[in-house]
Amino acid sequence: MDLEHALIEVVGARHVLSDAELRAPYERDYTGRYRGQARLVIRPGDTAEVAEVVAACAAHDAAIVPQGGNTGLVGASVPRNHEVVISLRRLSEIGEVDSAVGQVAVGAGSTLAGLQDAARAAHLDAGLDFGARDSCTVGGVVACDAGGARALRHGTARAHVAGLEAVLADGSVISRLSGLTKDNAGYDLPALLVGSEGTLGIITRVRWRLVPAARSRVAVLVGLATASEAAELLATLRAQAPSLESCDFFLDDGLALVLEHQRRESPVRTRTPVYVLAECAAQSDPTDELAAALEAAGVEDALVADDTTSREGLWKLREGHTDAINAAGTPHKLDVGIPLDQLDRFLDAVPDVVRRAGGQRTILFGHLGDGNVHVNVLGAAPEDERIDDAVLELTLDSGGTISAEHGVGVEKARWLERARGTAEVAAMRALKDALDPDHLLNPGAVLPEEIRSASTSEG
Ligand code: FAD
Ligand code: 2HG
Ligand code: ZN
Repeated sequence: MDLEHALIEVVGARHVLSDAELRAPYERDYTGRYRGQARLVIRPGDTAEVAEVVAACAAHDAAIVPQGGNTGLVGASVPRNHEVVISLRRLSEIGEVDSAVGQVAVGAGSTLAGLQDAARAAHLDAGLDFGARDSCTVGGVVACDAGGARALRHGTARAHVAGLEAVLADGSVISRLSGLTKDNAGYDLPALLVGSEGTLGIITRVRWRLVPAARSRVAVLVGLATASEAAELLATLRAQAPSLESCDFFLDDGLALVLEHQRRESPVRTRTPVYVLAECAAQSDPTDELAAALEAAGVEDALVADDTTSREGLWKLREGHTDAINAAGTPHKLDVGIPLDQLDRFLDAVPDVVRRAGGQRTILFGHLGDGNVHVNVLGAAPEDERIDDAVLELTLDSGGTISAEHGVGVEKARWLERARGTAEVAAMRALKDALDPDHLLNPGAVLPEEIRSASTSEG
């Protein structure tokens, strides 16, 4: 039996998409920089079906790209070479919150917003949040070890994984969903799958560790002259506002682009080169604590938002960067981490470095508290890698990391050895070879490899 018919037997004809129009949304990434053609798109409905689909693909030597919400920004969620796309979105069930241990088991296909709603209904919180919340899936979030603004306080996705269930490359299922706080029997395979970007297994269910819900929130937008002033403000907020949950930044040209895209008047009266958006969250009103910290930092003028609408209004300026940039062109996105004492120098140097590499416009923003800079470049062809190389070179020179929270994907795979060193990459390759000896799972993502010659004879 050919692959397509074998897969129809597993998931039903409705969930095997071979028609080009139906496949299209699964074949192009969020930015438009990465696209390819899938051999088939398969939509299994539960873990058992995922296991059977993977086993059938293995039997036909068909490479696989696992996909959640397809909001990934490093090119690894879409096919490159006629792979089978396995969409996990139908695995969207959300279990009952276990309030005693503060955990909930969720299907890999449930959205981050769905997880957040379930947590809030139980007076708890997911502890993770970012702009793609309505589309990205918990499986994708864990596969990328996503971060977002609240990682400053609650850590990245890794900190929330109390266990998971996954299908390995041979179709076998591993399941650690008990949620036991103490369970160190054997190697921590779930930890290995966090951040593996679909290259070591397909996550089907996650036991998510929740955090207490804050009863009160207040956000503040502060305009500053330089990035070093921003880093100084961060240091004071950290020391004097224990309720600090996030501390992001953006620059004035990014603000202008967002305002234009959102057709919105600037809420900021005095425009400055740098803006810090910080949010405090606590059980009781953190306004006084934040005000005292701002005073200690010498901040005289700040935009304070202490109700949901105005807070969301400020965050729209920061989170709106991705869509405003997308509307202006097809960006090159480099998500890097920079030591805070190098941040000023890095932000100053990037635009020139980009210009010399052929890029026209650089927009910089990110999560200040984590030294996480999102370098977005417009005006270069999608396949032109000189810009990526120049920015990543500068990043390593600055003592930073080539991937802070989006993952390595296919975008940065050829840089992994420079960033991690030969020994570490050899150990990663040994793990890959052990768990996926035929390199069927997301080949070319994270670890660079020869493009497989795709079998087009069937399916
Ligand atoms: P996909 O895009 O579908 O896949 C991403 C990767 O995970 C691929 O390699 C894919 O193969 C793999 N994968 C997906 N599901 C599974 C699974 N079940 N098992 C194994 N592998 C799987 N990221 C941040 O970290 N912080 C942010 O602040 C942030 N903000 C964003 C804002 C916007 C507007 C957008 C578009 C993206 C943003 N991202 C951010 C990036 C992205 O949303 C995250 O990386 C997210 O975790 C991807 O989830 P997804 O379900 O869309 O995964
Ligand atoms: C964010 O922080 C996301 O908004 C997306 O990580 C960053 O678009 C980007 O480059
Ligand atoms: Zn981010």
